[in-house]
Amino acid sequence: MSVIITVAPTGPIASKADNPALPTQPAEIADQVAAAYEAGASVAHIHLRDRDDLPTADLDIARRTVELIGERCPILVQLSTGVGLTVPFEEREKLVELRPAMATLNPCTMSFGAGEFRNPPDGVRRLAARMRELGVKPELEIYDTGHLEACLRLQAEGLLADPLQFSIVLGVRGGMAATADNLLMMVNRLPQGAIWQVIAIGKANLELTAMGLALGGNCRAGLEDTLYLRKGELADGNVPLVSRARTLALDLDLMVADVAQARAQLQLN
Ligand code: KMH
Ligand code: ZN
Repeated sequence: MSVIITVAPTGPIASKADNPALPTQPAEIADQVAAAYEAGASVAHIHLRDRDDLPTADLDIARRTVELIGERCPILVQLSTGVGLTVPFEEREKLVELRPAMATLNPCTMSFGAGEFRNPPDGVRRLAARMRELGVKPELEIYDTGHLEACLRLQAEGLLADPLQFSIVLGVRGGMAATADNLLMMVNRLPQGAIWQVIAIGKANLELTAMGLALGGNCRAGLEDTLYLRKGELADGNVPLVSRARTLALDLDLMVADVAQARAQLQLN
């Protein structure tokens, strides 16, 4: 298996004031995703922003962004249905109607920093079922052990197809802390055959990304997860973060997947 590198260029929280290189508008996002593709990413995890750079689930903005990405490179698009804390679940879930190759599925409501991240059980079940119908591969974002159990219940209900694909999210206030112990504990709890990556938010991003690779996981890199290349140095866009992830993988004597390999490994349609 080769390492699938996902670029997460924008996220729902940071602004250009935090890092001027943060891409927020469709063409900016598409340009940085294309550059990240050239640097080794085979999946792009996409959050959308409106004209005021606020998180949005607007389908026209989503369509436009996906179209611009597709004009530039063949990267697999993974739309975030997490979107942002201020966007109603009922708007977020509509994004899968665009039939992206992949989309995130957040199984549980939780505190998320100073806000609430609402994922009602009936809505999550409805979204999982709709993704199954549409052939959109869910990327399961788990922030705690209970989230993993919720995903396994969805699988038992026949709402999730194998192989399950997890992101172990560490470092969100409201979820597990970004520690090596928590990462190892979660990896050891994953079901046989699961595909996974670690998403470590903030200053532990580099070490836990490296640990995830060493443990056989895929990896994610981008400004959604850390605005800094190193302590005190803002990353000049997403490419330096993706390039470093690729170098980490190669230095661990791992192969980096291209889009065709990623599609096959994830068993996408
Ligand atoms: N939108 C954030 C609240 C996702 O992409 O699905 C969490 C998030 C997860 O970014
Ligand atoms: Zn996200």
